[in-house]
Amino acid sequence: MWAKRGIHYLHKLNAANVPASLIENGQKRVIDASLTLIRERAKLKGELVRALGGAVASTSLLGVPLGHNSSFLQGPAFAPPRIREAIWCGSTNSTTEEGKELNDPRVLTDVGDVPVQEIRDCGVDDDRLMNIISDSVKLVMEEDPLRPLVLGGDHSISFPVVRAVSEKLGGPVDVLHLDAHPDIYHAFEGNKYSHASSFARIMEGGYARRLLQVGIRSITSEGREQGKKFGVEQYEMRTFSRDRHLLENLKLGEGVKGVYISLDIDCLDPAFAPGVSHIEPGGLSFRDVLNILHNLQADVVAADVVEFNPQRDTVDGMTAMVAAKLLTVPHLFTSFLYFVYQSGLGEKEESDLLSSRHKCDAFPTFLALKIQAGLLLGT
Ligand SMILES: [Mn+2]
Repeated sequence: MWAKRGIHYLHKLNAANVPASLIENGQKRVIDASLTLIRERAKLKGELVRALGGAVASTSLLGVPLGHNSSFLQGPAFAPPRIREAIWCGSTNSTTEEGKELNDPRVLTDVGDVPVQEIRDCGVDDDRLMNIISDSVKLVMEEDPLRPLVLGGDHSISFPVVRAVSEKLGGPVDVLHLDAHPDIYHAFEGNKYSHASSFARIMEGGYARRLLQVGIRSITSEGREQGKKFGVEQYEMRTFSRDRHLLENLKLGEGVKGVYISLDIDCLDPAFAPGVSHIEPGGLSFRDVLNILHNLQADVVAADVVEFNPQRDTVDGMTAMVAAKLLTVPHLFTSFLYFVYQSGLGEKEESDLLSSRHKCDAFPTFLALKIQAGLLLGT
């Protein structure tokens, strides 16, 4: 039903007697302006990081406030500003558990939101909207060393994001997907872009070599069949205590272009994160998720955090803080700064290392060996 919303907007414009040629031209101009917005912001943030000495990899937030492909509630469209607010909330400090400083722009920047509402207001359908999301992700990746950390939004956005990452890097990635649901229906309620179908699109497109799904506890027979068909490694909560050791010692991405992490907030037990559209008891604890992410050995090239629904959150925004901490406590991306912090080098050595980054081609490889990459943020 919600999938038809793009068409609904178009009907409204038709009913208002806006001529078709005007709509078409207007759509093109709004899309161009939207991409310009992302391109220029990414350029600005890329320049900033490079001007400060650079990093091998640096996290850049990109909001995709899209909620209409949800099968139940549309609140995730309102999540990105709530998550940003929680990241910078004065009730906590900006140093991560592992000692990274989020105030350092080489660790974390933000390129703002894809203007989803404006694009849909002029009647753009989901085929084109998904392309615009992919193009936006590529524009961020264009600006070395920025790596996109996408704030959803419902889970439908993972398809255009993973597609963009794979196309930009020139091959498939390994995907670590934490979720209560496998989101792998061929289509849900007739919507091929449903938030319950994103991983069917990703696997069909050949954008992922391995897909590991962790936290699963709401799965139908179609979910299992589709999983088998695409060779998905599904780890269900009912066997989590048995799988824990394996999941807390993952090494992914060897022989492919890198690792993508897709984090649905409902992978967590609702006791930890009540602000989601689909409450599924029996999930992971916050610390379970951190243990998986902290111990992951991988070159994380991009990630998303999706399905936080502020309209279901507690009045004090507990789930927003959980989402923010998931983004920032673990470091998503292996980066130069990670090495610097871990090695305990002084300021001078740090700056020497930063300025020599272009001189040492082998460094990223060295770094990859040296680092147990963590997750999310910066570095
Ligand atoms: Mn889910």
